[in-house]
Amino acid sequence: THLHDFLKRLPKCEHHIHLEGALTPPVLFHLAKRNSISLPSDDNAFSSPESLLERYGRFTSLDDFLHYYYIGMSVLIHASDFEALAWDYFRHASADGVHHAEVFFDPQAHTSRGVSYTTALSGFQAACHRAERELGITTELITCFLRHLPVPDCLATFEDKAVQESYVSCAVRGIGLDSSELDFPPHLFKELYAKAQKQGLRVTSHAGEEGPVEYISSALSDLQVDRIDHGIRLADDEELMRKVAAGKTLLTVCPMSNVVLKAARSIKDIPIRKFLDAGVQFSINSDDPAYFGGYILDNYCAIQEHFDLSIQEWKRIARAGIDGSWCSERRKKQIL
Ligand code: ES4
Ligand code: ZN
Repeated sequence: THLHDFLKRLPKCEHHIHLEGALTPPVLFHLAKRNSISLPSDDNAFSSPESLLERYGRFTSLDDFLHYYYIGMSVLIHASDFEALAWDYFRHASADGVHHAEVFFDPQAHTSRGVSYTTALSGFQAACHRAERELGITTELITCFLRHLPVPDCLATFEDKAVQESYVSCAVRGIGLDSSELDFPPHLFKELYAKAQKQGLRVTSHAGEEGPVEYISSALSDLQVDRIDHGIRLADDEELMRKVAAGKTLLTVCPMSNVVLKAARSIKDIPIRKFLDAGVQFSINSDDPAYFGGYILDNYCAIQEHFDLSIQEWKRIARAGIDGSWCSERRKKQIL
């Protein structure tokens, strides 16, 4: 698109990227071999990196994707695997013009298969430090809780000694809620979120991706979230949309993800114009770049292609992303 170079140079913040979702098929196969992890032999998709990538192009839903996502991350064993994964993401992000990245990871998806929280965290932290040093990107880590697991599991993970230590030391800045949405409404996690907030953690939640707009209002009122991840269903309720705009709650929209997972029929069905008209603050993000066919700049370009936004509008979007970030005020002024 004609604004490609402008969009690349525009100082961007990314707020919605699952580090495990940066695992590309070639790296997945490489680590499976090195760590002696067997991939499902009854699924032809795992016969080669090429056939796996082809299967990614035919996801039918969030759950269809999550099936592959959880198998994929089973190849991550050593801290160095987690570090390499995150570093690969930060290199792409830097090339795309990202100045600040707030990145998710899924502790329960690793501890449940015998890989310790400390292993995953130390690898991710090493990559974050390297990104700050070598790329000038500032970073924040966010632990996501898997909503398809029993609530007591999530609470126990939150209270785990190593997890608590990472909050107290500010190695991890906040919590999120991800995985299957439809059968797992936000209110189930009220206690977890109240505890997190009491400890001074930042809080966000996936809501209104596959789930209805009521999940967005519940995340806001029951969980008191600072941000909403996805939130595209917000356009279904004009009154709530006005409330979210007035409260300056940031939506972390992921256009390519929504199309690949069939949460939206096409990019043009994502309510970008409605959000801009209503003054809803949103950022544009890649979600799981290795699975959805693009990093952050591809997502910016996809929006530009379908909505033909003005330079002014793009500056407003970049500004909203900076305002809604969890970095210091001093860093916010640097980014702009
Ligand atoms: C996710 Cl796109 C999406 N939605 C919910 N949970 C997730 N975990 C990783 N990607
Ligand atoms: Zn997500």
